[in-house]
Parts: sequence; structure tokens; C-alpha cells
Amino acid sequence: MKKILVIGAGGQIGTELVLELRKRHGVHQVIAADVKDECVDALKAGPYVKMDVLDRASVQLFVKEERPDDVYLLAALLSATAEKHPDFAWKLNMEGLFTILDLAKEGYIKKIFWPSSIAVFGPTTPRKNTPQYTIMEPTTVYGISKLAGERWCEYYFNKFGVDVRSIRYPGLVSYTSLPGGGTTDYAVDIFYHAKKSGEYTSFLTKDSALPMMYMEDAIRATIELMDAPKEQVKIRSSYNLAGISFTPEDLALSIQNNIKTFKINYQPDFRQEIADSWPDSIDDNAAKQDWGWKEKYDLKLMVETMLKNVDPSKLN
Ligand code: AKB
Repeated sequence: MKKILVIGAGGQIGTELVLELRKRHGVHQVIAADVKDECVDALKAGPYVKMDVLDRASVQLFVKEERPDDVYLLAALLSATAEKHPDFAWKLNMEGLFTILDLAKEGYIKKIFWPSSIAVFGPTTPRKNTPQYTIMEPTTVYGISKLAGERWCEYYFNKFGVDVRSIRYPGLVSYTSLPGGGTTDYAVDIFYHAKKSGEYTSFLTKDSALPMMYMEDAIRATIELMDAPKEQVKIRSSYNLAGISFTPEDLALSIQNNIKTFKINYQPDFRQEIADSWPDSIDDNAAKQDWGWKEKYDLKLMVETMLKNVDPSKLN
């Protein structure tokens, strides 16, 4: 039976990914690892290990003892927080990746998943329907670290045959675990405020279109890419992945279809500049052609699902 290690399991993607992998492979086959002392409640049913990806020696020791087949390396600082702590963001986002790539190169791991982001694109990239191969001049620390990471993933595949797979995630929308430190986080926060007070102040302007995706689609895409036969995975840097492209105004209107009295205000902050440097929408034909990707959620279905499931008491 396959053994899987998810590093950064307590985060927005990690929590839902571990739950889904445990459904498919068995609770005890999927080890959740995170830097936090305590395992998040949702994952307490299965194995948990406290792990700091920057502690190379203990990550190496753990992997050499446990010999996981697949490692999902999700520990990272997202765009907005990374701008506040550029040195630490670069260190965290790069050093953990090298530790895992090297362990795979030495034969201790069979397959790696490493997340990239739409942040690899920048202001000189074509904004609409951004192609898989295009100009990439990111202006954020997060984007620079993701682009560098993509190059290293492809290098380790070409030079050493490391089976590493990656997706350029758009902004992710989910209700199980709150996101933290991203520019696209408004698209999650808005649901908590809509249910709690019926009003939300967006930190992006009303016309800031960004590529987004409902988490269930993102988790399915991640697992489908990891399950695809090796020869079908033709891109070893990272795959473009599109979901739904919308603005804060589109999202507010869609919420108003369900909560008539919902009000939105706009007060852009430093995250506006980050959003302005990213694409409006993404072309993901390569993912469709290579491993059969197809999204399920549109804006309407995502909004209805979020409003039904978000628990506003989680908001302090
Ligand atoms: C962020 O906003 O930083 C992330 C991302 C798009 O990678 N959600």
C-alpha cells in the first residue's frame, strides 16, 4: 500500500488534501506534517508529525525512516505575507523544496507534488487567457520564488529523473480551513462576513479580475495530476490551471442573488498592486490535453456551496 506524506498539512490546501487522500488510500497511509505543535482538529483521526521544513536534517531523517512514496510539499509563505518578510519567504519557499528534491534524487521518494501559482506571471505577461508559455517577469517575492522553484523542478526532472509534478494554482476558495496571507483571500473572507454581518470591505477594487477555483476542483486536479501516467505529464515546470475568473463586484452580485441585503465596500490596500500584476484569466489547454483536466464548479455553484457551508463563528 502506498504511503503519503503531506508537508504543510494544516494549511488551506493541506487540510482538504489530506482528508481526500485519506478517503482514497486509508487514514493511516497519509501522514500529515506541519510546523504547528498541535494537529488541526479535522486531521486528528490519522498520523501527525510536527515538522519544520527548514530543519533539513530532521526532514531527511524522517523521510529516510518512513520512506513515503509520494510527498506533497505545501509549506510556503503566500504573496501578501511574503512581501512583508521577503528574506524569510525566499528561505522557506526554496530550502524546503531543495530538501525534498534531493531526497527524491537519492531515491527516498518516488513522486513529488509542489505547488506553483499564478504569481509566476507579472505585469508584462498577457493578462487575458494567459498562455502556458509566455513572458514571466513576476514582481513579488512569492512569484519570484515560485518561478525559481518551477525552473528547479524541471531541472531535477531533466538531469536526475525526479518525478516532480506541479500546478500553478489560481486563488482558492474553500470553507474547511481559512487561507492566510494571500492576495486572493478576499474571495474567502467575503463569505464569512456576508453570513456574519451582511457587509464586507474588499481590499481589492471592484474590477480586479483574478483567476480563482473552488477547492474541491483544485484537490481533484492535484490528485489527477499525481495519478496520471508518467508519460502523460509532459510539463515538469508547472501546469496552468484555470477555474473561474471573477472580480470582487461579480462575486458580490452573485452573493446578493442569495442574500439580497448584502453590501460590499471597496478599500484597496497594498495587495491591489500585487493583484494588478497578475493575470485576469488563464489558458489551461495543456492540462486538459495532457491529463484530461476539466473543472466542475462555476461561480454560481461555488457561491451556493460556500454560503451553505461557511461557519461564521470561525471569524474572530
Ligand atoms: C495568493 O494570493 O498569494 C495565493 C496564490 C494565488 O498563489 N492564493
